[in-house]
Amino acid sequence: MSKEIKKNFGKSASKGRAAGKSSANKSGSGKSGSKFGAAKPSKTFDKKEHDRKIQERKLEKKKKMEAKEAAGDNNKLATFNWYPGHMTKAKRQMQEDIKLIDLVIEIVDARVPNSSRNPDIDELANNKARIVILNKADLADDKLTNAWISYFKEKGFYCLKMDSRKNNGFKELNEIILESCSEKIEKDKAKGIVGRPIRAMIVGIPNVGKSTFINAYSGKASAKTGNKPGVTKGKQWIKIKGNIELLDTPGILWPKFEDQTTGLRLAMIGSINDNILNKDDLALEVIKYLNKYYANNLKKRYEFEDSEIEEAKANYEMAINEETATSLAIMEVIALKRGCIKKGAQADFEKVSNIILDDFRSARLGLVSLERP
Ligand SMILES: Nc1nc2c(ncn2[C@@H]2O[C@H](COP(=O)(O)OP(=O)(O)OP(=O)(O)O)[C@@H](O)[C@H]2O)c(=O)[nH]1
Ligand SMILES: [Mg+2]
Repeated sequence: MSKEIKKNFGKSASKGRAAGKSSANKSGSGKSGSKFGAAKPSKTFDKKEHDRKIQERKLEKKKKMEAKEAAGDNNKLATFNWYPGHMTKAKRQMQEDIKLIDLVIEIVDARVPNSSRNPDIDELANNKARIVILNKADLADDKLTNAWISYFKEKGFYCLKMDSRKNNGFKELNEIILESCSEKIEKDKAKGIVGRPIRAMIVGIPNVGKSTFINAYSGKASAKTGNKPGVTKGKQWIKIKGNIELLDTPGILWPKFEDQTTGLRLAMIGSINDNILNKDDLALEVIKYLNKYYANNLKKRYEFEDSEIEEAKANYEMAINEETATSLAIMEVIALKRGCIKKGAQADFEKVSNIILDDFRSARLGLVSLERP
């Protein structure tokens, strides 16, 4: 956690406000007043110049803190590592598997359709029919999910949204599969080949719901076609209605950390365990985002008023910017409302962070998407 946040985290409302008051008293006390008032003002003392210097020093301090923060974040990214060994192996396996199939079904998380994609798949799946499934659509903002569907369609993909834990959407998927492979079906026909199954492979980054999808789509009654020596050595195929076969092991791709936000968003939805940021920082990011795009969701869930936030904000004057100060104040107010209080009547930011992340990830803070096309 950044120093700036740490400094402010855990400061209780009452304590913080009291501290603010006492320091204000000091500078404006009778003692200091008499000092400047009674003594003859020094000829060289220039109040304007004095204030300007203080302001300059404050700015310098703020800049240093920001630079330190940025450096800290870069370090965090540098140490974030997706086990390159596994990655290379999985990619090689996928290159082999892709030769056996007609169609790649790519599963992404509807809340982060961009960050949960790996652009390498475009190269790997070159010349294959492509479908993108926006999974976990039950947790995402439907308006944005629909915008993403248009976006992917414009890019030439077939695309649909889904909640893999429910058995709906599969009829539409079957229709899309047939449509996406119509060229292959026509080619087969021309060659006199009838009834050759369409073979598909599921790919996606960890935790997007590949296994859930395969289980739901294949259903309990699905029959594995077993090994087919000579053709698909060691591969298991799952039969789906409509002459479709799925490779039973999905291809696991790794998220691409081209910038810091990718990791941050995946961490926010709980898709990566690695500590890209600690929970307090993650919860702070969630609050920042919600307060910007879904402020009413926050208010509705935690039942607070703007005035309460304004009041608590006095404790976070040292925050790096206004947005951070507001978000820290919101966290404090939620903490106090939820009884997340430490010794000395301090807000327990660690505890409240867990509540906020849990609420966010399970959609108790509403249907929220973190990315817009
Ligand atoms: N709300 C919701 N949860 C889902 C959906 N699909 C999967 N999940 C949940 O997401 C979590 C991950 O699902 P998995 O199917 O294990 O994901 P995976 O892609 O196979 O993950 P790895 O095997 O780790 O690569 C589980 O807790 C699922 O219950 C969905 O459409 N909606
Ligand atoms: Mg799985």
